[in-house]
Amino acid sequence: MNMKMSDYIADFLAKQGIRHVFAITGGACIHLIDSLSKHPDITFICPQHEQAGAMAADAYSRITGNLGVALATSGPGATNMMTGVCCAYFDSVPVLYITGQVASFRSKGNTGVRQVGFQETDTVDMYRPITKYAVLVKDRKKIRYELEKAVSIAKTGRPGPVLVDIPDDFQREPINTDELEPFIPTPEIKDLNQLKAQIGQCLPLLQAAKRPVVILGWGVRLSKAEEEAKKLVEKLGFPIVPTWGIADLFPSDHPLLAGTFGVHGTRYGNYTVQNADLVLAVGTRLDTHEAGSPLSSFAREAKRIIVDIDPFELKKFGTFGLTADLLIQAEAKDFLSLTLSQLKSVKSQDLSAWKKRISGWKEKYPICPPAYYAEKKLNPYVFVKTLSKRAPEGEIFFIDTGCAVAWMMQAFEFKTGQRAFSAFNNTPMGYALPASMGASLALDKKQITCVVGDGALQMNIQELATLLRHDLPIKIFLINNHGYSMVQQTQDQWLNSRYAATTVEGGLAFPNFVRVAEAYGYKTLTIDTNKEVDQKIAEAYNTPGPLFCNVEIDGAYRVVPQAVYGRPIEDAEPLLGRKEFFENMIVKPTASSLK
Ligand SMILES: Cc1ncc(C[n+]2csc(CCOP(=O)(O)OP(=O)(O)O)c2C)c(N)n1
Repeated sequence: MNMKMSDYIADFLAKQGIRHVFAITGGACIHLIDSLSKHPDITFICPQHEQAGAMAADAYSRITGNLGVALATSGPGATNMMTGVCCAYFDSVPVLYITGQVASFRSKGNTGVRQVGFQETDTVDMYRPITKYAVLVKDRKKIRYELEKAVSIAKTGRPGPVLVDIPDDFQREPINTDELEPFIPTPEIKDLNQLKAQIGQCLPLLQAAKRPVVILGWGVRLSKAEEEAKKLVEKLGFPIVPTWGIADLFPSDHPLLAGTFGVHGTRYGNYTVQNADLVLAVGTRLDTHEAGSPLSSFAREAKRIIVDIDPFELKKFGTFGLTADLLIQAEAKDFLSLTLSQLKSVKSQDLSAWKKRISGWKEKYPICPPAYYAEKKLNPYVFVKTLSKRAPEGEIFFIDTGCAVAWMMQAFEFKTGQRAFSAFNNTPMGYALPASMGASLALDKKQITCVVGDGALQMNIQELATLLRHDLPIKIFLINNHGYSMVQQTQDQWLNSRYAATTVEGGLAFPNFVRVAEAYGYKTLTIDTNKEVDQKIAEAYNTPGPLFCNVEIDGAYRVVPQAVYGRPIEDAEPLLGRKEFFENMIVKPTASSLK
């Protein structure tokens, strides 16, 4: 059958289950957008910046577990998209990015010049390090092959984004679909025997542990192994410390949940993981934000079993000074389900003393102590606790970087079915607003809560218009602390609180956000004090449709506790008196904690 190539591509996307494509037009992609506009099963959404489109497509994929798609023109369109593509790459999210390229007969090729075609840029070369696969289609007949190959690569193994760059002249011409070569993936043959043997080695370690902890990571979600993970920890009865990527898996009152850990973790989560005698880490690469510094201080007296799909992640531990007793290369689902089936005969130790110790830490070091509620100003931890109380069942949160994500991850109390997302590993300012848009569209205009700092909002504020254009019921909570508090905290620690480039006095500029939001057409609310926070959050959720809520937070509030570089995660600031700290430690403190 003869068909215009751009129509073929729109059809291909629809067959992948894609209902929305985030697209900004330009000379090198107008045919693609025109074809999308004619397709009955696809709506194209126009963000105001390609970066935002890339982030919306990333969130579309996170929410559906399927693919997201964003489209941009060559040159500036393609380069603008890159920060969003990095989010998908570092968080292993399968997204298909499509860029238009100058016509093949205007390509500079090997001439050595910078450009021939208008807005010509080496998109593929730039995207190679931030995608699993990036290709320029050089032969019309290869379009089917390249699209199918790209999608297959995006979704298999450790997922991630892919890029297909398509010259303008190809898009606009007819192709004979009968002549198109398909991509036939090599069937994956899993040899589970080695995994079974490794699980066999793992079981006696689980059985012998007196102070075990299970770390679950985003890889559990990526391999759709949530149920297996829950069953396994409940069967073992081991305390759990989730990474931020999966902090929403268990309701906060789950008896085995010890709390989030890491540089911005909770004291109790950090005491738990650091004092453990066995760590079973599944689907997490244990990045430095989680494990702290130096890496060798992490869970240092524990037997460590680390399970990851990516062999390079496992190899890196040796390079950076963390030894493991068992490194298991496996998909989380395979590991968890096989362990469950082999676990029948394992009897755990009596863990009551260990669990009592953890409950003691939780009671002694609440993240939001009563004194915070007595403050006149709005304390950010009181805000987060109240948000937990008022947010509806099944609510989905998109959280931006800065203090917003740390405060939410330390203090939010998840109910069953609520979900929280952030671009945890790329952490660009500006992710949450466009991502909320992508998620809401993927879920047929479901309500989403967006929690974003004032600095972060400025980076994609233009998307306020897109959200309203599509009438997406997104509740935006702007954590308005009039500066970059997270970086100020680092300046407190290392630069005597010299706030260069992090306060208005230090060079920043902020608008009156309420007036800006009103100019876009939003209903607005402002929360100023602890006293009114409960009623105002309730009002925000009771107001139908999109809403912009300005949450006034004094710029002096910090993330508490927080481990400073050079100290292990259990010894976070504000430092406890040494006597109290030593009493909390079962394993030997490191030399840096002696003073
Ligand atoms: C695009 C980008 N630029 C710079 C940074 C470095 N950075 C991390 S947090 C932060 C400040 C964020 O400010 P804001 O959103 O107001 O949140 P706050 O920390 O004040 O709560 C900066 C500049 C970043 N993460 N992303």
